[in-house]
Amino acid sequence: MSAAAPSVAPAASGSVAPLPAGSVAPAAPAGAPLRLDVITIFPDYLRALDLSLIGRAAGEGLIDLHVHDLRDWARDRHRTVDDTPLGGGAGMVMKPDVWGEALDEVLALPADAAAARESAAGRGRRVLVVPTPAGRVFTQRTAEDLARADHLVFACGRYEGIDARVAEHYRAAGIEVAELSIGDYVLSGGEAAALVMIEAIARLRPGVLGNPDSVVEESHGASGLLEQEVYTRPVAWRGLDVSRAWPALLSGDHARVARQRRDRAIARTIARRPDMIELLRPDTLDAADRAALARGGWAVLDGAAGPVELVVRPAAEADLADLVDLAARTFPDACPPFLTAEQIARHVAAHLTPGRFADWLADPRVVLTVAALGRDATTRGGRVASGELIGYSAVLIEPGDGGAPPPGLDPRPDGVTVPAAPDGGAGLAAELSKVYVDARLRGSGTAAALLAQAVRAAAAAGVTALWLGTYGANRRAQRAYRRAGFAGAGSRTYDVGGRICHDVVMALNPQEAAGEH
Ligand code: JEK
Repeated sequence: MSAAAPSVAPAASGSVAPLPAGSVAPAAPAGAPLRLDVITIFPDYLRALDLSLIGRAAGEGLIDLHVHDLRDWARDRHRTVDDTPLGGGAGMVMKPDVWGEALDEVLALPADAAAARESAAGRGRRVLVVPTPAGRVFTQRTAEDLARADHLVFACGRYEGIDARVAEHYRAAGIEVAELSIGDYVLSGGEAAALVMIEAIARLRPGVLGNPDSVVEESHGASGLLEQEVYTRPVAWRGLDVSRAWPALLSGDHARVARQRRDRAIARTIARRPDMIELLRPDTLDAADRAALARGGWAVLDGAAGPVELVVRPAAEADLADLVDLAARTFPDACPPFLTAEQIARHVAAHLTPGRFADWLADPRVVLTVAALGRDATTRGGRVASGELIGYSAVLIEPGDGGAPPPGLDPRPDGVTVPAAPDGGAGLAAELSKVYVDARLRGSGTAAALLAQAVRAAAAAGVTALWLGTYGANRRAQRAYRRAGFAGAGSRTYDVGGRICHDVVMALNPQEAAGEH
């Protein structure tokens, strides 16, 4: 790098020697090098660019880097580059005249704005980048955009920054000026920001990264999720065993590995960057993605712009009327098709009454959970207001002491066995009596979120056998239960409004399910 060179066409474009023969060759055909100029009062700060990736890229002619000392353009004996702020205030401001001389030369522009505009035309894309805490935030999208330019000039300020007329002047002269910030924190100057931006931009240029796959994989990451955790050998280290926590990773089954990685990426993004979850596009999310989002409390609504956060919480006294209404609305959707409207109505009137829900709310052996949206949303089925009940679940726990069961608890089917508690004590059985979701939210993951919460609540209540009966022909429901960890446990018959229905019975041990990620 040609530090302290006011001239802009020095031959020395890199102080790093080319790599010895046998090192990684550029994988993609490289075009013209990316020309980078950096103007700073601390040229040595940019020495870091000689190292690693950028240094090698310069050595290979992929990047043509020039670092200049701003003071070389100062006119006075003290090489002054700053002055006190107009209007008073703390600190110093960088002088526009010194910056003007420097940038004219580096950009090779006449001082007159009109003449400058003329000379700038037709020269490939050139961008004047000004790092500033007041800039637009530099993102991967910005890096991708700037990596397509031919020439980038970085103007690194210090003190309180550069006189605002500098950016204004070059913009008026037809130069593309990008005032950018690398994030919401305050640095002491633009150098560190320029280093960050240059590293992010340079690695996107063809041939700079040895392995172009890494860039390709990132463009998937650009679909909006954080990357999943990565592991290497040893498989077990300090008691942390990857094969136990992530059996798929060592299975050799690439589809399973990819699925588990994506599930992890979704879980991680939910935990760390919920702002990114909101920006996911529904058409990029498959059923397994939706299930992973739902487990983390995010619904993907049919017709909505992006996922919506769910509020899944214990039902309260104040929900009673809404719950009864929701129960009556949702029950018919899950009934076998041969039931008449009258049979269904009879069942609703007999079992889904305000009295029944009031009893459940008051009964500690009943875990009643409701779901609502965290914000208003539009779905294909209509508008759903935040807070409006959109689904509920009920877990009815068998009394361990043989006392009277909670109302509505069905007899436990023969196929359901009750394992002992983890501490060796007596197990506890419970029926997952209901999981119902408003028709407008069908397929959104709300049912999966309610299911996940029901399993967590059952685990907390000490349940070791959570079972359910579901209409045998409803494969979709069974698939959802299986995804939540339930397995087949026989069959039962069940009476709806006087008609006998055949149900599949499924069960899981919430104590085991709770231990999983
Ligand atoms: C370039 C000088 C230092 C420090 C004034 C700003 C609100 C007023 C200038 N992400 C980033 N953070 N900081 C920079 C950055 C900082 C710079 C310069 C970039 C040139 N400085 C400085 C304070 C202030 N305050 C915050 C209150 C101005 C940056 C980037 N990119």
